[in-house]
Amino acid sequence: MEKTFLMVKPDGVQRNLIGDITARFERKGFKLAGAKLMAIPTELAEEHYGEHKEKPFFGELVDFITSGPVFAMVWEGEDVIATARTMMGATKPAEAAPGTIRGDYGVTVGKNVIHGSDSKESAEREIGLFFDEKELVDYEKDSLNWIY
Ligand code: DAT
Ligand code: MG
Repeated sequence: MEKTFLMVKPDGVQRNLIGDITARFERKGFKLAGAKLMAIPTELAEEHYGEHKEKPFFGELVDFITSGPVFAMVWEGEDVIATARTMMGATKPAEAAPGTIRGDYGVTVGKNVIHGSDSKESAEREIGLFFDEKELVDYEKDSLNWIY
């Protein structure tokens, strides 16, 4: 089954949104494969956001993501990468639809509450950056028979 990397950013943790965000993916029918509260070291932040290294906002982005703890997660399910992106909402706050996470909670492009992998390649890369193989749990969930 496909896996994606999702992370409640420091603003989401400070605004007590871990529960709400996690609940949305649980209710949808996705399966949690791993999760942890962690502080991101600067080197990991720079690596994670490597694709944005040349952008003018890169320094600000790294400062923000290392400014407080994040809640890192791996979720599993059919088409979970694209579906999670839809549930997150667009990057630009004005384009994030109501009902999506960013649409419900984000006002600025920077403090937008959640990160989610945008492709199979980035999901694999980001899961590898944030989680050891042994931190991911493979288990059965009976409720999945009522989802698939
Ligand atoms: P996403 O998080 O939707 O995948 P992205 O990968 O383009 O968006 O950018 C990563 C993060 O960088 C994004 O969540 C917020 C920040 N960011 C993006 N564009 C920005 C901009 N024009 N100014 C400031 N921050 C920006
Ligand atoms: Mg991105």
